[in-house]
Amino acid sequence: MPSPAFSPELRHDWSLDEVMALFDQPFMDLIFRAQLAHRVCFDPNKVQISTLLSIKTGACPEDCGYCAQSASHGTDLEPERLMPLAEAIAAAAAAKALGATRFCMGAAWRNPTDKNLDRVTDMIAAVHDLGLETCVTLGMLTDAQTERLKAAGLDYYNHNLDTSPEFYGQVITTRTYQDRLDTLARIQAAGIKVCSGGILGLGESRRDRASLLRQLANLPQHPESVPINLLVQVEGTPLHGTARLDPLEFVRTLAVARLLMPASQVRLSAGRADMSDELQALCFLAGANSIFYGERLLTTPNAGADRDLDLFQRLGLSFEAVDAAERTVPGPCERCEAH
Ligand code: SAM
Ligand code: DTB
Ligand code: SF4
Repeated sequence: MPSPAFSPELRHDWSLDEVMALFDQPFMDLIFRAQLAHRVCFDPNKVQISTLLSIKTGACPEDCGYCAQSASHGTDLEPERLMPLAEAIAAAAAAKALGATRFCMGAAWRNPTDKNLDRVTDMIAAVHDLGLETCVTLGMLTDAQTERLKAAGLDYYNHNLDTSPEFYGQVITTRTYQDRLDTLARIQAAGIKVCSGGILGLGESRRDRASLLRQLANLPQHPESVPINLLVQVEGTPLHGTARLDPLEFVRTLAVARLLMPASQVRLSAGRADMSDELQALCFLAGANSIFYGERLLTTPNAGADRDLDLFQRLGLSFEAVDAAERTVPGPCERCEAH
């Protein structure tokens, strides 16, 4: 049990030096502190399960240097049009049957058109009716589009800051950091829960990782969900061949995310397929309490469901079930009074 005197802070005024000081602690001290924070806000033996579906694949006009779906890169991905509603519903029902509690639909757009949104709002309503939490990631939005998503019953919108403002220009040139912050502000203002995080292993420095987490923690509200992706290297993308990040540095980053945003779900996201069971266990110990579950992410393989079930059983972890009645409550942590 945590020390009764330990109470994690929900601050929004972190300096970069303060965040760097968290990173620079001895590994054991950092993980211990992250566990304490985790246990104040969450049951440490439960993990939230989301399943991803790419509803519109490839031919994206953005040039994100890590992404298989950008039209700017020479990847051999076959582009696909927006998926029919029935296909999305079937995938969501299958995810639910496997135990997922949230279904996240991703589209490779710079931004959706209003016509695109007619189809996506139908998908959101249908997935909601299956009793799953809904999440979409569609790129930038207008105010009116954000309102339409809210009205369709959308629970979460995923839009990542990806990296630090300082390193960002080396990864993406077609969308500014400020564009991303503006989109997040729109989503928060509409009362949709925010899923926002980043991607590590792009060749960024520890200071960049600290700066990314500082940006997320200093938002007016902490994102309810914080996905931390490890680069899945895709042949043909500019970042293919980047030096691999030290796995312990990945774990450190999760632990600092847990300390800065103690009441948020921190998702161990892309990259699990290439991680050992022991590394994933360390990630959960550092405070990760959410994963993408299922055979595929968007366009790349995920750690399979069988492997996950075996790992969860060995670690005594169970899936976090979300009561449908709680779905519209905007993100307060039940165990700590803050947030
Ligand atoms: N197109 C939408 C957008 O970027 O706003 C949403 C989909 S995009 C694929 C969502 C996130 O997935 C990215 O922001 C990035 O953090 C992550 N991602 C994409 N490709 C990845 C890769 N190869 N490895 C790890 N994470 C990746
Ligand atoms: C997020 O942060 N990671 C997910 C989800 N949000 C949309 C996407 C991971 C994509 C990994 C590479 C791929 O499968 O294309
Ligand atoms: Fe397009 Fe999203 Fe990939 Fe960037 S990350 S290229 S916006 S699909």
